[in-house]
Amino acid sequence: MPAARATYGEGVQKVPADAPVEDVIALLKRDGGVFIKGLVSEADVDQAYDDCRERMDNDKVWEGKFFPKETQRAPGLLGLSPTYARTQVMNPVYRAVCDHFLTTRTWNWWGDEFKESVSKPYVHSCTAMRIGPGGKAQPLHRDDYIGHNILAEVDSWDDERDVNRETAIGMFVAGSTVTKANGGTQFIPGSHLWGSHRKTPPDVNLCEYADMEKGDAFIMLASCFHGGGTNSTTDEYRMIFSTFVTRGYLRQEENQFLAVPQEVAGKLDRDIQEYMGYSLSDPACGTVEQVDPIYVLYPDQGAVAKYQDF
Ligand SMILES: O=C(O)CCC(=O)C(=O)O
Ligand SMILES: [Fe+2]
Repeated sequence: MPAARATYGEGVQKVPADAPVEDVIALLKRDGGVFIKGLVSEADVDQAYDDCRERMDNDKVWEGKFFPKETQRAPGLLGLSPTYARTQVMNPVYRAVCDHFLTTRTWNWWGDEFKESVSKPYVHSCTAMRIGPGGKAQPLHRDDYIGHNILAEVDSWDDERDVNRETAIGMFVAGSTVTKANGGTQFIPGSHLWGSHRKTPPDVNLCEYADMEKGDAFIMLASCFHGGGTNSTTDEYRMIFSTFVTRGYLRQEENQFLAVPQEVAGKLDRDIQEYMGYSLSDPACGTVEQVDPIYVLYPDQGAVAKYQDF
């Protein structure tokens, strides 16, 4: 292990925002989750909260068991908060982590050429979640069940074997103080290494709890068992921004093309547009009129777009 990483003790770590991204990646491979202190400024978190507050205040009650009735959500955040988009979804540390785990490379014969295709990750879902007093814990789950991920039981991470193991990476940014008492995310360290076909359900006694100040982040492999915790307070609201990114050829959890009105998407910065799905997944996923879908947002440029091999 490189020297910098040797300084980390056992257990889930809290690293500063300027920690080397290689350390964040290594800790995720070891533990399945890592906290990053002060990744987003309080001012940017407050702005993002202001941007989605009305949607959240008016959320409908969830009827099933996945969320308690006390939890209110604001989905479609890319359409609500440019500040959230820039400071969280496009956060350089989170992007580097997602690029590392979720870039897919394959080699294929194409006539007499042996060609490499590189599919880059893109946005999966963007939701704010506020657990009100009395809200009960979610069932422990893996968010990669959305992508039908089937996992073998392994002892530890192996870069070569596990290059395609993960289908998604999540980041929860605290929009309020987050504690075990007010519903901090509960998660089982190391459970990203578990197989899909274990005979027993995940044991809540193995959980650790997110404990964060506003602006801290918890980055988690989607294969890690977790869930929102119980809010046992009488007067605290636990607020987080939840962002997931997935592989470029998998279906998005939240359909960004329909969740964010096109005229709103058209006003976002181009790198955000591309990351939300207005881009090709190499070699050929996501085309419109057989060219890159970005031209839907830039019709003038589309008129001169050329058909090209993939
Ligand atoms: O609220 C949380 O802490 C986690 C939420 C979650 O895991 C989910 O909605 O899938
Ligand atoms: Fe989840």
